[in-house]
Amino acid sequence: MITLIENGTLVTNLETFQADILIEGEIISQIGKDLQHPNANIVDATGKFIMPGGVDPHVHLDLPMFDTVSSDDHYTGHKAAAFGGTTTVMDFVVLDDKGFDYSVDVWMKKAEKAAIDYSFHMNLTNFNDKIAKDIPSLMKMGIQTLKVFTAYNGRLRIDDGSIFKALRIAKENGMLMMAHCENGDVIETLVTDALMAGHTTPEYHAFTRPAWGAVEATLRMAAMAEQADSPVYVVHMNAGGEVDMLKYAREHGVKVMGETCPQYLFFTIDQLRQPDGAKWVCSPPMRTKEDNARLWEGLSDGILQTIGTDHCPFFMDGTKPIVYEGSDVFIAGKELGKDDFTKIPNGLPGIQDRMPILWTYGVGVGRITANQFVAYMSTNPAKIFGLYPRKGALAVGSDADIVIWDPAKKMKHGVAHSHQRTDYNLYEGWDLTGYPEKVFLRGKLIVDGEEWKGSRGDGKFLKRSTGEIL
Ligand code: DUC
Ligand code: ZN
Ligand code: ZN
Repeated sequence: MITLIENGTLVTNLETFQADILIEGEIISQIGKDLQHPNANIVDATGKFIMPGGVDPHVHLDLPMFDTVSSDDHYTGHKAAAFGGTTTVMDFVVLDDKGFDYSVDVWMKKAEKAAIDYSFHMNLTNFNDKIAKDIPSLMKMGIQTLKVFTAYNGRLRIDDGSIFKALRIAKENGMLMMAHCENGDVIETLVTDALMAGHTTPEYHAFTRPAWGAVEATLRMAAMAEQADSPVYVVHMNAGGEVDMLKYAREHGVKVMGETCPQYLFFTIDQLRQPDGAKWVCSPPMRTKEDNARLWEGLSDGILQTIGTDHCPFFMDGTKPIVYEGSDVFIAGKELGKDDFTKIPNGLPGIQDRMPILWTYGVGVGRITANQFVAYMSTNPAKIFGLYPRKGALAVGSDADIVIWDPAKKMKHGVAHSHQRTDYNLYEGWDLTGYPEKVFLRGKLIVDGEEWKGSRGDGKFLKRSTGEIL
């Protein structure tokens, strides 16, 4: 298949310019003015922006949690991602006691239905001599990233000494450590206190996970990164103080990078106080307007490196079905915690929303430039996670993962346009100006307006190598 995209305005992380793009097979073969090819399908992109497909470095598909599972799997979540302009996603493998090979195999099987390209991070939720010895084998499987938690005591957390040892192993093997930063000890005590006092509503989810814990844990991880001389990527930065810590550490030469997510830019604890507050329950929680503002500054000033989603959707009311691709689906959701905030499945939908929301409410209102948008959504995650320039670039030889973006398209966002497999959208009714019109995955048109042209099994597993430290 040969496709010639004519007369578009290319937007990369660095520049914006007019050019045509020729796609031959799965690859971009030429970029330039007045390109021609006798057998090409012509796509006229006059008045449209052309960007590299989005790379979402942080999603949780088909993730078991409490007595349910995140409601998008490796097909439905991928499809939703594609409609929002994202063509590569990275998901976290749950570490089973049977070891890395077994755990990766479980996730490989889940992802056989992949509709876009994907790769995995490994949750390092246990640590002992055997695990330490086996970590380098992940690199051979193309899994270049480990994730640790400084919260979720007794479940996902490993102690700081183990994190430090793992950081040293990561360094020796060209791997990158990702970190969920909160203070697990403080959280456990506050949750016990809240329940003893009979506080069971969603806002207590936020009260029991204070911002200072996130700030302190971010600095703690940065300090360990420095002491192990091993890079760290802090996921889902949510508190303004975390941006301050990131800035401080980076100014001192520490190899630490930061990701934020759309929900932390727009929402506050006030959402948790609403009657439908459970919709916004995720960890870390929503903070304050001041935190939103400092995170935006972190993006406009280039202190942060990426915007991921932490997409981990649940139904608001999993007792009632929704129709997905013609069938009724219902999966237990937030109603599990109606009498106790600690039982609300943690997580939010956002895999499709990320790029359209950030375009209108980031680029459209002048908070970030179009080039920063491409950097945060695509190029930087591709670089950090060892996929660049195959992904994240409009360049000759790169995979033809391309979004044709219609900057004039006006619509009201919400479940009516959403392919996220859940019964609500955080941005319901928000006005959008600008939306993906066509999305190509390695040269194949998979989204054409409202029409889905992709299929199960289109997505490839991406083996990753050592990435860049930005
Ligand atoms: N936080 C969530 O809210 N859900 C999944 C994982 C996480 O860190
Ligand atoms: Zn997390
Ligand atoms: Zn997460």
